[in-house]
Amino acid sequence: MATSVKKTSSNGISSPPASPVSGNRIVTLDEFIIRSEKDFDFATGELTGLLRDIGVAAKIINREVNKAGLVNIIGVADSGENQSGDMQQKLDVYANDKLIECLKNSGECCAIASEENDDIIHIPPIGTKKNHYVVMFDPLDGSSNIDVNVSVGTIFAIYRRKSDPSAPATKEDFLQAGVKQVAAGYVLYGTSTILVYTTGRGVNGFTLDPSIGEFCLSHRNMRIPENGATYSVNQGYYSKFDLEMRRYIDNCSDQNYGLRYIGSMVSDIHRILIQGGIFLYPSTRKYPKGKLRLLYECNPLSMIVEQAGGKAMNTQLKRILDVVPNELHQRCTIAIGSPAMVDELKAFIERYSALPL
Ligand code: P6P
Repeated sequence: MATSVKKTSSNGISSPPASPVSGNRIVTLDEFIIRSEKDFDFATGELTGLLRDIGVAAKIINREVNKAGLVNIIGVADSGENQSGDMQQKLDVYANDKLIECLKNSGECCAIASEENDDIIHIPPIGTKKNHYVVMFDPLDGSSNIDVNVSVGTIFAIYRRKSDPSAPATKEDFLQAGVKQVAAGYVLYGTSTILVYTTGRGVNGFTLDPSIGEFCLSHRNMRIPENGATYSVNQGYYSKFDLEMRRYIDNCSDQNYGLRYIGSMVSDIHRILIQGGIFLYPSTRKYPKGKLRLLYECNPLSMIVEQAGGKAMNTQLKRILDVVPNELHQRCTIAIGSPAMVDELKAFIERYSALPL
């Protein structure tokens, strides 16, 4: 098989390889991951194992999300609030537990950070094996939508640890800029269940076929449209936005863009990845630094969007993937989507921002 040459452009994004498979036959996630393994810099099978274990957890979570209305698993968990202050939905807790369980069994991951846990979760090595990866995730993003049957998602990011592999993981293994992610992805539990991921060589989507219980390649080498005709923001906060954001939103309205906002970031980003558009979560009075989490929401979704040809920045015009975090649950502002729309917003911010950028 021809080996694809890794070509990296100036911003560190390598061009996608020729797909490892061709034709219209069913290609499962497992097969695709294994066939793509030669493209990983550290092709030791560890990352392959991690991605496959996340796929298993996604199937288990999907089973419960799909029947949430039928069993006593929706509604608020007995455990009350998580560290973010969000009321923990029972499915959040279930999804969190399943992801941790699958990653513990994988024997490839040395530690985990989750939106649902205050601190990192150490995973003891199996035998003398040294594990080289850490995984961060939001187990069920948008979970407040569960009770009203609106789509929700799992978001994950995988990094290579920096610390001594013979010692426990440290916070520094997690506090790495998003540009250091070796893989990122999401699972969208919607009208169908789709897993979308990247290892820095393009973006591919796999739709779950319940009849065979496999994620099957359905969206090969996803590319975001250069431009779009929809913007995605919680318009209810309009009066609390800074002037430059209000001017840009006014411009979207003047250009007759449609407003699409599901309140579930994975759903909004997935739509934008396919149809084009821009998603905004600027600073508000309640969240002056933005609401969304850098490590396990914005970084993984930004890697995916950039790998698909899009852009992602904060409202201080800094590339999201270049932000160096200083705490696990750090929040950030974000503008992400079609490159032409992100560039248009950048021009508005430069023109109307009252603050030095
Ligand atoms: P708001 C869900 O709680 C979430 O973290 C994202 O999935 C979503 O985009 C955002 O918050 C919605 O926040 O303030 O508009 O309800």
